Amino acid sequence: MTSITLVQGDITLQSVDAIVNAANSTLLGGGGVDGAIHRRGGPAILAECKQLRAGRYRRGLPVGEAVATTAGDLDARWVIHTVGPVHSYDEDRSEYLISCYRESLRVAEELGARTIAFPAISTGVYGWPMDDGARKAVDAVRSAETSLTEIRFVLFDPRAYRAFDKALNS
Ligand code: AR6
Repeated sequence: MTSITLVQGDITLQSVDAIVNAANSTLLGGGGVDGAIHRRGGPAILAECKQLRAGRYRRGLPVGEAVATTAGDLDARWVIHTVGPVHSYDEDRSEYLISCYRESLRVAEELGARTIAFPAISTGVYGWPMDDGARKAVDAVRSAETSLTEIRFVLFDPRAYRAFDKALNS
């Protein structure tokens, strides 16, 4: 039985097996969740990201895919980096957003994680409208087949929390 839970707060302070990072294709850090994870997690995360860039992800991590590294100093075993789509009103990129959640769950499961924390992927710098981002996130994890025991969404502010609460309870 998988429980889907909501927390308002900072994802870098969560104690879970895997923390998902809303990264970009370079895997070399940025602002928002990405910046916070690298700041609090320390240099070990970036060092492993650089190795990935030198190897399998020479061209960068494609949008909608996910890859794990150490969690460094965070209270987790892994950080799973995924690249959300930039929102566009000209093109429906929902499949990529859904894929971020699904692929992160798949990677987590492969690693043997039991608990995972997600931020609201793409709803910051990448401009995805919060209500729709929340619905897509909840639908993606609800319909995924997984043996994880807890899937936690960690929402930074009350508005994001309300959007996810509505999506989960409607
Ligand atoms: N804990 C939980 N949620 C957070 C935190 C935090 N510490 N910080 C921000 N949020 P964003 P994106 C929320 O911009 O839209 C980076 O530069 C935030 O309020 O982090 O996928 C990357 O390197 C928002 O609701 O990710 C990429 O270039 C949500 O997390 C780009 O931003 C996602 O915001 C990715 O953009």
